[in-house]
Amino acid sequence: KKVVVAVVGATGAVGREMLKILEERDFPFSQLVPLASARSAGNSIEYKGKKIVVKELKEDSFKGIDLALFSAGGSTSEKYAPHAVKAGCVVVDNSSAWRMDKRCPLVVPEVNPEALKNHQGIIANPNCSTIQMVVALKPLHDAAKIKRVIVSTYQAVSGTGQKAITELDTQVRQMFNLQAPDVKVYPYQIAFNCLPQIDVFMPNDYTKEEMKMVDETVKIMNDPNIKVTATAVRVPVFYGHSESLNIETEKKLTSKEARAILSKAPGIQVFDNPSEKMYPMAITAAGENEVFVGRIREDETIANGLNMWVVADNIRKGAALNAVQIAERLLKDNLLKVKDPNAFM
Ligand code: A2P
Ligand code: 11C
Repeated sequence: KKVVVAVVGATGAVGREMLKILEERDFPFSQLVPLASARSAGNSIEYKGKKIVVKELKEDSFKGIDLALFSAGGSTSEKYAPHAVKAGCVVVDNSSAWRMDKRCPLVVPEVNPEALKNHQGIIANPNCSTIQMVVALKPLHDAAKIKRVIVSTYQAVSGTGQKAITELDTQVRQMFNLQAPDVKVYPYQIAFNCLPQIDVFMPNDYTKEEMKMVDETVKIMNDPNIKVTATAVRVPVFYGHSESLNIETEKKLTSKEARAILSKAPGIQVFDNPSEKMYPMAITAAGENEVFVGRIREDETIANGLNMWVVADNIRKGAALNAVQIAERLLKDNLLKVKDPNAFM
């Protein structure tokens, strides 16, 4: 059966990529409804060369819609996703609003597709830096049981949205013209700088982004024994998050074994040959679907430890692609239905 699909936040950085990915994968819908705020209602987006007019998101926007991909920020999801479910529409939500809600599965199809079975209408798409990390961790966890992960991230500005892409671009131009950079989106200049703050600070002095990586990993991997500690850093890169992972496992894995395991794992491309200076970079991953892994080596300071470098396109696998893959899986497993329309009201 062909379904009616809405994209909420269709004019944003992730929403536009969702449309592109639906097109690339020829997602089987009978109608596509782009929704955004009143600011862009009446503008149009393009799908397979045809223009489709963007409508304003309202509580009653979801009548007759089977599936909605949301990427319009947490408060929009919090407010409107329950109305979508009420109208019988299944929501795949890219915001952080529903991720830790016990009623909502938090899904990366390569890692925990089984969690979709019991959904109640809202499925959460994890944070971009978590997604690429768990895709790389899962096969190693299955082989050797991960005890602890120390992760440091190098995150692109596109994670913040269109306004931050514009801010980096503008600041670079300003500085080349010997002007002072306009600082609006981030607390400090991002051009030619690294900011060890992503999102707000929490009472424990970690940032919210860092705690998302901790909490979401445990939920997705469904293992409270995996300890994660994170430092999240914004870098002046447009597309592609990079991560340095230090992993401690229960069972010993040599770097050769880890390379072999990761080479066979779904959604991963191993890019690792030091003698050829081969390793993944943000520019390797930008525009691609896979999670790239390189610099795989044993941590010589502990008995069972590995270091590796993990890169993915944060807008694609980190957001839009993962959401579309969840939607594909819902269709394939015949799970595109709402059991209780009032589940979130
Ligand atoms: P709009 O373009 O009308 O502002 P980004 O992450 O790139 O900043 O994009 C955010 C997306 O979420 C945009 O499509 C934006 O629409 C949409 N959006 C933001 N706030 C709302 C809202 N209150 N209602 C509907 N859509 C919203
Ligand atoms: C960033 N990870 O790179 C963030 C963006 O929880 O979905 C995504 C925030 C989220 O800024």
